[in-house]
This record gives sequence, structure tokens and C-alpha cells, in this order.
Amino acid sequence: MLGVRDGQLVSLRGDPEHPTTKGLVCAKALFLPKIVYSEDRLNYPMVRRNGEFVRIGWDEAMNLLAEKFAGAIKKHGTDSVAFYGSGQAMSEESYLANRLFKGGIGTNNVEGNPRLCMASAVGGYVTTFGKDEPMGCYDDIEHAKVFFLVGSNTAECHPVIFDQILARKQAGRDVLIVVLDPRKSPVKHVADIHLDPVPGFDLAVLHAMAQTIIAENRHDRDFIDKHAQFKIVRDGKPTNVSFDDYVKFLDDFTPEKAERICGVSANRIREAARLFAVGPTMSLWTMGLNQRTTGVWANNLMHNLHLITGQINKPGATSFSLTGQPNACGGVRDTGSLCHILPYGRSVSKADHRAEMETLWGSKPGTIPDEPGLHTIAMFEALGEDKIQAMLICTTNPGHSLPNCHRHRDAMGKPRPNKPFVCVIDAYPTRTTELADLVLPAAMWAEKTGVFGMSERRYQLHPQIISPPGEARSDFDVILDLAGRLEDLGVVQRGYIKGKFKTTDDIWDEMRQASKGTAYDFMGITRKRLHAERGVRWPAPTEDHPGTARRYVKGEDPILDRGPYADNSLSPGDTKFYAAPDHRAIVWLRPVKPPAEPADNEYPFILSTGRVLEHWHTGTMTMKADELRRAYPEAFVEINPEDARELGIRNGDQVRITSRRGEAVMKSRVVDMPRKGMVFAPFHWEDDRAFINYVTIDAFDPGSKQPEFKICAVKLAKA
Ligand SMILES: Nc1nc2c(c(=O)[nH]1)N[C@H]1C(S)=C(S)[C@@H](COP(=O)(O)OP(=O)(O)OC[C@H]3O[C@@H](n4cnc5c(=O)[nH]c(N)nc54)[C@H](O)[C@@H]3O)O[C@H]1N2
Ligand SMILES: Nc1nc2c(c(=O)[nH]1)N[C@H]1C(S)=C(S)[C@@H](COP(=O)(O)OP(=O)(O)OC[C@H]3O[C@@H](n4cnc5c(=O)[nH]c(N)nc54)[C@H](O)[C@@H]3O)O[C@H]1N2
Ligand SMILES: [Mo]
Repeated sequence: MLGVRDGQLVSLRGDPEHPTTKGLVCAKALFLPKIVYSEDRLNYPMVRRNGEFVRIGWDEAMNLLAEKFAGAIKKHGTDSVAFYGSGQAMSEESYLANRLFKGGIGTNNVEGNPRLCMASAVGGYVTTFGKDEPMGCYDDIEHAKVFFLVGSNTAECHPVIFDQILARKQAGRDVLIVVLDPRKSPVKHVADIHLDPVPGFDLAVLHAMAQTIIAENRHDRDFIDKHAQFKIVRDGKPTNVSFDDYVKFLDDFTPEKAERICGVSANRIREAARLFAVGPTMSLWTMGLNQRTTGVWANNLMHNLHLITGQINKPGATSFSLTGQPNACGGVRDTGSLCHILPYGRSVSKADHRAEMETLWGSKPGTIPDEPGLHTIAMFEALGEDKIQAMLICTTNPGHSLPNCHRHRDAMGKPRPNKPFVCVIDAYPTRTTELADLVLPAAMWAEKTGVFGMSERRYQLHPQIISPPGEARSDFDVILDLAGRLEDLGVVQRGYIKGKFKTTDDIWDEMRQASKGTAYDFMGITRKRLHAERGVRWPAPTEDHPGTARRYVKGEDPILDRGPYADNSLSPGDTKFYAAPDHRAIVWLRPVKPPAEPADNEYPFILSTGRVLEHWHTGTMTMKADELRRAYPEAFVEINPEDARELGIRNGDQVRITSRRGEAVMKSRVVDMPRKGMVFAPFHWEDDRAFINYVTIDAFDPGSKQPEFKICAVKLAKA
């Protein structure tokens, strides 16, 4: 809830009646007014001339942008342009950009930062269940007795959820918390069991838990027989195997064998497995699993545990990937705004899916290419090779947040003949706007109207509350304006977007239509309803449908589950994995593969990167509030005390971190948090000397294409 006085934002509070937050907000949000009214907000468009930014008018700016795009398309073809968007844009904005690029221009070069964040979770859900996104919901927190927190610093990164878990524990409910993380993040303080594997090797722990569960007969044979199947990849092909094959496969992962692979004591693995099987168990995981070259496999193994124990589709029992950004689910995953997908579960490689979207959008048949466009790392590589000639970057700061960033910053900004044209829309100057050819000022979320979609499939509207500063415009308006000009220049067919939509309200109805008949069906979530309710969870096919709390199950609650997706012939509590082949979810037999760059003699430490409570990613917003900035005013690296002693590094010393790709210098925090042999650095600071993404690696998961931000090899020295 935003407090406004004389048209100015003055405060922010939680909404006590909100079904998911229950009135809680995180510390960062409390300072919203300071952030919104920060002095360095961008107020007008700027273009780079002779190396300097000069102010220009919107019309001139938009003409330039449209001409650069049209010029590239005419000269080099539709795949010479690209859009790089964000899980922080509103759903209508991502949908419109996706519509313009795929069905209007005719390129699948549409990507966004969820590739750095949620792609492995998507890969996990799709390969195991046949459809993306969690089946459970936040109500499950109220019912779970065992929380399995994996590679998730829930305390600092999802504090509102963490507080709810904590409240249950403190109220004396018999709630137990199992943590799997090589670092003792603040969640460790409430953990009943903490498993700390060598970074990158926790797949062995997950297999060993499954091994224990089955060896001790704690699995749910009935659930497995009815709802699961087993697969392994042989000679590049998914191949069916039996339950017994799975049991044999797990012989290689007895807790004792796992201990040798990953350094976690066999007994603690056994204890964790026993708790898991008792449940009800809610697993919550984040980047510790996703940002890995084995990210999809790790996600599969999480689902395996829930499937073999039947700890799924019951209140409090669910396999729940925590989403990073506020609108990665609703905005990017659902609207299909990545290079390989189309809205609401469709794929660019399926002819019927392309045809459905072309018909709805009014594109000429065959406009949407039948192959995926470039994924994020490939897209920035193509930019560096001048194969992409014009790029629009919106609501994200890739000049700071991409791994192995030297080369991607060069791709965006290094002067050269034929240098591609890069336009950035942001609310502040950033490490990306400094590389751009054209910078456009953005309205922020309180200054525009749109929908966001949460991890539990809830779509919620936030209406515009205040006016944007200066000449700032919403991203939606900018993309709409660009579309019209591209129509005028003849690279998008006339009337494709121009004249069809004026506001985000207008396009919402088309989005509902696009979801109709799919597993996402939200025909019933009208704009009117969104104004009246605190969000609704899809599927909700009709206006009188209350939304769906748990998918794949006929709910115990006759009201919450009467959608078409849990078969009416089922009895309450019955499961149906309707999107999986033969309606059986897949238990995958995945090998344990080392990270792309394990530690070695020359680079003996594992660098892992991540976050602190008070800062948000690249800091463009949170650094604007003194209270937040002061909490961590400068970059630091956590070093285990034993390692520090061996290196002669004391707390507060400046340390040089060097990898095969680059280096960064920052203050040391000698603290018993990272495992021995591991160091941990957040990535929030703009300071070039301390820029940790010069050091990280851009190796990615071959399935999800998500980079391995969590693991690369480095050496350390006193600076
Ligand atoms: N305060 C704050 N909150 C945020 C954000 C923010 O910037 N600031 N960003 C949001 C976004 S977009 C995201 S994606 C989330 C991220 O939320 P989290 O993923 O919870 O946060 P991270 O700090 O990136 O990493 C979490 C943990 O992964 C662990 N890890 C590293 N390697 C491994 C491994 O091999 N195995 C396992 N099991 N764990 C490993 C690290 O030790 C670290 O403690 O936070 C969201 N919330
Ligand atoms: N080393 C390392 N790097 C990482 C990660 C990591 O764990 N370690 N995590 C990765 C992950 S999970 C993520 S999600 C990414 C996040 O990386 P980014 O998306 O690059 O980081 P943000 O700081 O969230 O950038 C959002 C930008 O949008 C601007 N903005 C805010 N509101 C609006 C708006 O309404 N419109 C427009 N146009 N702009 C707006 C902000 O000022 C900011 O510059 O970082 C990735 N990079
Ligand atoms: Mo993220």
C-alpha cells in the first residue's frame, strides 16, 4: 500500500489483508519514496554524439530508434535485431515486445534476464511434469512441517516467506528446517540440519537422500506406481527404465559414496532423508541450484524426491521453485518472452503453436521463425560479432549483471566501425546506459499500470498511483510507439499493433484470449476482477472461477478446485499430472557432473556470487536510499577463517580475486560462512575495481542455457 500526499509518494506499507504477504514487506521496499525521488532519475531521452550524451526530444529519439531497427532489418534481415527484457517488466510490456518482435518483425531474438535466473527451473518443471511453474502455492507454508531450503538464502532474498516459516517454528509447531547450501547463510541459524556440500556436487546429496528413502522403505510405492515413470538419457535419447533400474542406479549414491563425492556426512544425509519422507515437506530452492551448468538436472532431482515419497499435491507437500524477480513468472515465462517459447506454454518449434499465435496476432502465416532465436549469452556474443545490428534493452542492466562481463560490455559499447546500435530504457544512469547509443527515461512501477504474476501463479494488478518524473514514459508506451513507427517504415505490417491497443488494459483481453484452452487458462481473470481482488491464481477459466490453489490435483476444497484441469472423474485428493506423457511425471536418472570450472592448483578457490538483504541486484535502486546503502556501502568477499589464515589475509584487508577472465579487488570479510575452499561475493556495487562479474564465468547449462554464476575457479591474494 502506497501513501501519497499532494501527488507525491510518501510511504509504503504491507497490506495486512493480502493472502500471501499478510502485511509483511522487506526492508528494501520501505524506502521506495527515496528511491523514486532520487536526484539522478532520468528525465529525458539522450543520444550519444561524439562520445557525449546530449538531450533530445522524444520524437527525435523514437525516430532514430525506429530508423536504426528498420535499417538493420532491411539490410541484414530480421534476425539482425533483438530485444533483451526483464522479469521486472509488467506482463503486458513483455507480451507486447514479444508480439512485436516474433509476430511483427519476424525474429525470435527475444530474451531477458530470467535466462540468468529461472531458466533451469523452467527446464526442471517442463522435463519432469510437462509444464512450467510450481503446482503448489504459498498457503502450503501454513501446512508444511518440513522445509527443505536448497541453495536459497531465503532469509535475505525472500524475507517475507522466510518470516512466515519462522513464525510457524517460533509458535512451537513441530516444524523442522533442512538446509542444503555450501555456505552458512542466515538461514543456517534456524536449520535443524545443515548439509554443506562442495559447491556443484549437491546432486550427490539429492540422490543419496533418494537412496536412503528407498533402502529404508520410506518411499510411497503406490503413488509411484500410479503417477511416476523413470527415464535416463542414453545415446542422447530419453529412454524408459524401470523402478528397479532406478534403485540400481542409486547404488552409486549410498550416503557413504555421496560423502566421498560432496563432503557431507553420510549420517546427516540419512537424517535429512528421513525427515523429508515424513513431511509434509515443502522444498524451496533458488539460485544455488538454478545458476549451474547442471541446473536442470538439479531441479529434476528435487522433483524426484517429491515424486518417490508422494510428498506432492497435498497441503504442505510441494516442490516449489522460488522465483527470483517479481514478474519472471507472469511476465516472461507465461507470456513466452524467451527465444524458444510463445505465450502460455507454446513453443516456437511447433507449427500448430506458431499458427495459433499468428492467427490471434494477425501476423502473416509463417512470420514466426520455426527455430529458437539466440539465447542470452549467444545474443550478446552475436552483438559482439556485429551480427546483431540493433538491440533494445529494457528494465535490466546487463552491463553489470552478465557473467564474464568484459566481453559483453565490449559487445554493447566498444567503438568500432559498424558498431551495432544499442538503446537502453532505464530509470537511472547505469553501467549499461553508459554503453548505450540512445537512453530513454522510464516510468517505474508506481508510475504505470500493469499486472505481475507470482510463483504461485497469482496474477495481480498494480494501478498507477503517481506521475512519472520529467518526460519519463512507461516501457509499454515506448514499445507501442516503436511498433507504430516500424509499421510506417514498412518492416512490420500496417495495423499490426498501431491503433489496436492504447493502454495495458487493452492488451490484457488479448492475453486472456491467448491463454484460452491452454493449461494457463485465465479467461476468467478480467481487468475488472483484478481491480476488485488481491490477485487470482491461474487457471481460472471463467469469471466465477475462484482460481486454482494447487494444480495437478483434485482439491480437497470443492471451491478451489473445479477447473477443467483436474479431471471431474477424480475424487478429492487424487492426482493427475495432466501435462506429462501418459499423465505420469518423470523421475530422471541424472549423473553427477562437475561444474564447468572446478578449482585446480592454479585457481584453488571456488567463487560463488549472490546477494545481501539490503540490496537489489545492480544497486541502481537500493543504493539511492542512505539507510540501505550504508548497510553495505562497498563490495566485499567472504573468506572462510581457515583459508584466510593460510593466505595471511585479515578481516578488512583488500583482496584481489583473479579468474581466467578477469579480476576484482575488494574488502575481505573473514567469516565462518562459506565452506572452506569457497569464497562468496555479492554483485551489487557499480565500482569498476570491485566488479565481480569481470571474474565470473559464462559457461551455461546445455539445456536451460542458464549461466553458472554460482561456481568458477579463482585465486586470491592480498591487494
Ligand atoms: N535482498 C535481495 N533479495 C532478492 C534479490 C536481491 O537482489 N536482493 N534478488 C531476487 C532474485 S532475482 C533472485 S534470483 C533471488 C536469489 O535468491 P537466492 O538464490 O536465495 O540468493 P543468492 O545469494 O543468489 O544464492 C543463494 C545461495 O546459493 C548458494 N550456493 C552456491 N553454490 C551452491 C551449490 O552448489 N549448491 C547449493 N545447494 N547452493 C549453492 C550460496 O551459498 C547462496 O547462499 O533473490 C531475489 N530476492
Ligand atoms: N555475479 C552474479 N551476477 C548475477 C547474479 C548472481 O547471482 N551473481 N544473478 C543473476 C540474476 S538471478 C538476475 S535476476 C540478474 C538481475 O540483473 P539485472 O536485471 O541486470 O539487474 P537489476 O538491477 O534488477 O536491473 C533492473 C534495471 O531496471 C531499471 N528499472 C527499474 N524499474 C524500471 C522500469 O519500470 N522500466 C525500466 N525500463 N527500467 C526499470 C533499474 O534501474 C535497473 O537498472 O542478475 C544476474 N547476475
Ligand atoms: Mo534472479
